[in-house]
Amino acid sequence: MTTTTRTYRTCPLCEATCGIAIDLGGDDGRQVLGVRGDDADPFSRGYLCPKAYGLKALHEDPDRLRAPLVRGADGELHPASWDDAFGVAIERLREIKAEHGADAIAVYLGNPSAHSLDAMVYGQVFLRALGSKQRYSASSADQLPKMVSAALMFGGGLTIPVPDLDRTQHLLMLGANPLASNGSLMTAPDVRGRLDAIRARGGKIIVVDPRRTETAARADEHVAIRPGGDAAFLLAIAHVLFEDGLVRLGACEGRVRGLDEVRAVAARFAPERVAARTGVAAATIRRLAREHAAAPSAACYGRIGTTCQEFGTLASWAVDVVNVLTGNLDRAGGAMFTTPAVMTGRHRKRSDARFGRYRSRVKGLPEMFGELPVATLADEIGGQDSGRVRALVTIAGNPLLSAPGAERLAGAVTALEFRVAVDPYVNATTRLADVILPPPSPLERAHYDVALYQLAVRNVARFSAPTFAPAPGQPAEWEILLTLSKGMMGMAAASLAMADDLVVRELVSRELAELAESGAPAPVDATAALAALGGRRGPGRVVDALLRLGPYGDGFGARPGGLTLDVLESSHPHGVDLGPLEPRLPGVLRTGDGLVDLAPALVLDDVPRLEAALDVAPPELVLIGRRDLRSNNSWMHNLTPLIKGPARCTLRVHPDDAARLGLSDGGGARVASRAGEVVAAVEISDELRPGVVSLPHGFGHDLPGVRMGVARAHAGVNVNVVSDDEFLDAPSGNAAFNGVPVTVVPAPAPTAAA
Ligand SMILES: Nc1nc2c(c(=O)[nH]1)N[C@H]1C(S)=C(S)[C@@H](COP(=O)(O)OP(=O)(O)OC[C@H]3O[C@@H](n4cnc5c(=O)[nH]c(N)nc54)[C@H](O)[C@@H]3O)O[C@H]1N2
Ligand SMILES: Nc1nc2c(c(=O)[nH]1)N[C@H]1C(S)=C(S)[C@@H](COP(=O)(O)OP(=O)(O)OC[C@H]3O[C@@H](n4cnc5c(=O)[nH]c(N)nc54)[C@H](O)[C@@H]3O)O[C@H]1N2
Ligand code: SF4
Ligand SMILES: [Mo]
Repeated sequence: MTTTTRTYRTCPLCEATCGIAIDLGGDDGRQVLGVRGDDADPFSRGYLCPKAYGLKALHEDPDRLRAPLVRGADGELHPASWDDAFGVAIERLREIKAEHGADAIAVYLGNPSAHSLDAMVYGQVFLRALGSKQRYSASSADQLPKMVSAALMFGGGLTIPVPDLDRTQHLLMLGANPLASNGSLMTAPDVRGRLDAIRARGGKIIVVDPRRTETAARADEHVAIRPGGDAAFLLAIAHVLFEDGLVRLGACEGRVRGLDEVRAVAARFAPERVAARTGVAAATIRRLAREHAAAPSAACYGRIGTTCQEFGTLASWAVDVVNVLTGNLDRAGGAMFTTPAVMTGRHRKRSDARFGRYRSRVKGLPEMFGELPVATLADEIGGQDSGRVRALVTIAGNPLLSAPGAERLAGAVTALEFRVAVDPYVNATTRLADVILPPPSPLERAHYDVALYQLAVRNVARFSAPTFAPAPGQPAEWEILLTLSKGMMGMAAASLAMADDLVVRELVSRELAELAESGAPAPVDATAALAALGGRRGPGRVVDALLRLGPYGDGFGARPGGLTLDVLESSHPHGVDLGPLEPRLPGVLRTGDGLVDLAPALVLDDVPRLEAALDVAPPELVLIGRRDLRSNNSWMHNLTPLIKGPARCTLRVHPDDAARLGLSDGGGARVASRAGEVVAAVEISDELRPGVVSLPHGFGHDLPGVRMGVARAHAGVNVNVVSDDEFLDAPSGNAAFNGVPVTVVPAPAPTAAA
């Protein structure tokens, strides 16, 4: 007879951080029998979504790599030993660096690195060891505009206000579909329950989205905005707030600069002037502005539809301008800053908003937070001059499906001299790699949401120990990254333990130095801290250090009874609730003068571009994206429980557009932009605003060499062949996946289903 044991951990698959209970059994006790919600998790309270079941499928997926692959003389990828794989990767990367300099090697960090404690901490170590300016990440295909606007207004990189969902009486949500995405830049497990609760307590939800999404259908009101209209729409709301004398700064009273500039900008965006471009009637904008101001508490929140678009930085800024002008920034029920238990740079005083310290070689795009926009990666690889990129390291990324101008990028990556991937799959991107180093399964590693708790609607902390030990010989992901790092530094012979001690010492020293700079007495020195941290290695020790130096920590003895990782693990196996969001002004600000900067130059300089757009007729047909509850960008399509069901990679078209364009439901359509074209299956749906078509991203798995059997059978097409790598949010360089001008004509239905 086999016994069942139940273990608990956090689901690492999206931003919601749900607690899950996993039943293990089988002869060796290593089989996953079931996955359910952890009722004792104080934050998710038993909730989980269908993707959590994907964890079992992911753990067991035969296509998930269990050994490194190295490209052989025959041009094919073959299994290799870890020593050989590391050897090849480090030798070639060092040769290229020695011959052409560090900037000849580009690194791209993908989205799961924000969910992997190992990659989060040791990815940065690798970047420093490499020393290349050619750094890219999924951020510039995602939230970068929000990071830019928030850093300029508040000073910190992830100092982004989150909607206080559990207390708000009024939620104005733009370009987000949390019923499919489970929430983003807003960590909130069971977001549907939390949204329903707003309405149940008499509050109101307004969803601004060109598509009547699952979330919009459940809200009080849906405003079908024209793609790219959000900045103008929000500035028109600000216009009405000023015009009607409704501006109340609340907690921001006396703590802002630039109010006059905002007033002057808003004056140019009368609702009547923006109505055509936004597709929202002036009377509606005026009413929404007044309702927002009148609500006892209100939060304005924007996501992908506001960042991955032509005016992403302006829209992201305008979201928080509305929060400030209505007195809702930093108040319960408004938009609030979190107080996370673990955070680097918590005591830092200087602003993170330093941009444009260098520029991309070909298009001259400014660096943002030490990264270049992924939309220009193909440019940087191309050409024959000596400054070009010759090698690419991808860590938890699939840019060939996730970045714009995908066909050009595929050509560029193919032409590189050398490619390394740290990734569990042979997918669209990694099929081109020369070396693939697979991390262990998510169940074989520790987990702590360093990034996502910084954006959580309650302050919480939960640590997960590995459910299983990795298979013999399988290094942890942090060990993979640290091995590469010391190899690049010419320290291949040094032990991992020694290298890790250096990493932790450096991190702790920096935190202690910033603490001292802030005027607070440092509780210990780095040597004493290292000794107190004990025998842990890897990211667990890093979490312990930051936890102890954090707001709830034991301060290495300075605050007895405070949190340590031991306490978190032993006393709070289901996580600990650290309370609702607390007011953080002015301490949270790092803008230099202690004020919120309402009118950063980088943002306001883009206003003329927005005004110019008001005066031209919008394109006849534009493309936007779409997410499905059971998807996760490009990489979970190989899991049968998640991909089964009706084809998902369809071009949704409004019936009026379908009639005009001669498209039929189930037929095909050729979707073309300046960048490229694909043929997709048509699904007619009146959810869409006429003039807007929608196709999800993350598909197109039928490329030569992809070793994902299930995903191949549901290949779909890669929308990012059509997404234009020159259609960007100007200030940040972020990809504008939404609002891409396209033409659509009937075509034979595609054979590759999805
Ligand atoms: N199931 C699932 N969950 C996920 C993911 C996934 O792929 N699948 N991905 C994860 C990731 S990486 C992220 S970043 C988050 C994203 O989280 P969300 O932003 O909540 O997810 P989306 O579904 O992309 O929602 C964007 C919405 O913007 C709308 N939109 C498009 N253009 C515009 C516009 O110009 N203005 C306005 N107002 N709206 C517009 C779209 O119709 C869409 O409904 O989701 C995360 N969660
Ligand atoms: N058209 C369009 N394009 C988009 C978007 C859109 O809305 N529309 N959304 C954008 C957004 S928000 C994002 S975040 C990006 C995502 O862009 P990417 O991060 O480039 O793409 P993912 O599909 O998330 O691919 C993740 C990769 O990480 C691997 N992986 C999974 N888990 C792990 C792990 O634990 N360790 C390691 N080392 N690897 C792992 C997977 O196998 C896969 O190769 O896509 C962007 N692209
Ligand atoms: S909502 Fe996200 S964190 Fe929660 S179970 Fe689903 S995928 Fe996992
Ligand atoms: Mo994302």
